Amino acid sequence: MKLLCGKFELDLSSPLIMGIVNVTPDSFSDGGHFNSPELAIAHAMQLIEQGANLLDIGGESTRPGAQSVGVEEELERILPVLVGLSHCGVPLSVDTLKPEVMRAVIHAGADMINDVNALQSPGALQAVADSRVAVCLMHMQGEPRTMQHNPRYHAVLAEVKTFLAARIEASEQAGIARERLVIDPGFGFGKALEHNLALLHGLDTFQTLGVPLLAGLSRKSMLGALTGLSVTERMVPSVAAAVISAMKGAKILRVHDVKETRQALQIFSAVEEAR
Ligand code: 9MG
Repeated sequence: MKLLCGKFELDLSSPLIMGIVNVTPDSFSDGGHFNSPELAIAHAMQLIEQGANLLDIGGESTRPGAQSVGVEEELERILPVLVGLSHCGVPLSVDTLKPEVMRAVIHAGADMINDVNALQSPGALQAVADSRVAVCLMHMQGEPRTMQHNPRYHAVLAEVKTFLAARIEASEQAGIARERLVIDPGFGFGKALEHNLALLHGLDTFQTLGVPLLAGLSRKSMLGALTGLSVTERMVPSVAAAVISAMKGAKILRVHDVKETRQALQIFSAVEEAR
């Protein structure tokens, strides 16, 4: 399986690691340590050295309860980092749901748009259609500010799958080739623990949609709920969740702990090759 990703064509025959570069003052799990372009760029380069195959740069927090920021502010955070990393050698994804930000970062050289709103904002499909960027279509129930207030599903797996199938269809209708698409069930985005566990258990069923699967469980609250560990202590459960995702067919793993995930995937790949 291949993914067309801006200037790159990614081979997804074994899972790739997407390193997280948050450039937000209230960053979800990083405590905002990379809240200046220089620190974010240095952190990103370290993630590449540790084995990140691509990077995801975010200028607006999507953690539960987060307030949205304006276009200007989001771009002020992202653009210096994106430009500073333009020769880093790996594809650069930008995590945004705003069409204006999408257009600006594509112009500045982004290779992928990671949209937690699955291109549903007015103008989002058009913002990416006429470009070469890859797009991650993620499922979210509600919006970050309120999404964890009593999320409800009749059958979470079926509902998320139906939603993602519809977003693939809408993207193709808008002229975005299937080879540019990635899907993501959106762990923790409007989901209670039982929903997240059902999605992880059934993750392999998303493979039938015929589009590569991205999984993001790194340091998320479901891992805290299961282990009692605080956000900064969740490296081991995060690596475990990444390996489970890979075993269920995820092709891109969005993680904070690149070095440890890389080590775990070496074991995964060796076992896969022994088939
Ligand atoms: C931005 N962001 C935070 N968590 C995420 C996840 O699980 N998937 C994707 N695609 N983006 C995420």
